[in-house]
Amino acid sequence: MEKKIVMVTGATSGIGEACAKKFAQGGYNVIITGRKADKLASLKTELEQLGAEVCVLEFDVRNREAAKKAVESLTGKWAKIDVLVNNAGLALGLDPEYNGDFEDWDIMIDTNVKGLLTMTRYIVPGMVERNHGHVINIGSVAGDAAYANGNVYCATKAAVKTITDGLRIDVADTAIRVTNVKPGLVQTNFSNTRFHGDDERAENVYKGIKPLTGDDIADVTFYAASAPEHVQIAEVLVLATHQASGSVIMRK
Ligand code: NDP
Ligand code: 8X3
Repeated sequence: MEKKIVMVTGATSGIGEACAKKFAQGGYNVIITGRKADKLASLKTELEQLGAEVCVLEFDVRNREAAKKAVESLTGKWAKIDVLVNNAGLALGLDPEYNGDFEDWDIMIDTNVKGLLTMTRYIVPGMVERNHGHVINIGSVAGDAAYANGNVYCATKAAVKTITDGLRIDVADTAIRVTNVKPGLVQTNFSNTRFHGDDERAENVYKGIKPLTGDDIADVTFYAASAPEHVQIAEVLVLATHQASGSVIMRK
């Protein structure tokens, strides 16, 4: 039987990289996308060692033309994507809304909201045509309610929730499934990016609590994709045991 195809955006780090590995281990061929050519090349080798065939697409999800070209370059089996994991995303800054940085805001909105929409717009029509597919968006607990200084990042993840719900409605007459995986604190490069490379500040985010790992989120994502075809995991909130919400975190 032909292996299924998963596309993971932002596969060069953290949750995306863990998802690529999990799906490769789980018998999928994998399309990895991202901006870092070196990392994509080394990940390709690792995934091949896990038994997957791998297709690499290097582009920035904010660049609509590049995304379109990348998707259009897929031929044969690679064009028939079974699962799209819309993972590429980031937070930049943790400041009061009235002091926020315009450029940080633009990058978050362009990546987390518009980039995710771009990929959806280019991949889902093929799924509709084939009456088959699964879109898994990586949202966040941050989308459930704003937390202090989270403002615009939280808003982008609230948008991911609404966009995911909207897509689920729009494909409800097809066999396509749509899932929002909403992680809490996951130790990846996320905080380092948020604090513009301030390692110490990033480390502090995970002090006194055992955070989730990218692998934990990859497990849940893979579970959603592996559920029987008639089962649609619409939304999953995955928190560290000592985290109760975006702003309630019990540290020791
Ligand atoms: P990482 O920083 O480790 O990974 C983010 C990935 O997204 C990287 O591969 C990064 O690529 C990629 N990316 C960012 N911007 C773009 C872009 N414009 N085009 C293409 N790729 C891009 O963080 P996480 O793995 O933690 O984050 C993955 C997703 O999970 C994000 O959507 C994030 O919001 C979400 N999330 C994270 C949580 C956490 O606590 N870590 C919790 C809840 C949700 P590059 O290396 O080139 O920057
Ligand atoms: C990432 C998790 O709580 O830092 O979305 O916003 S959080």
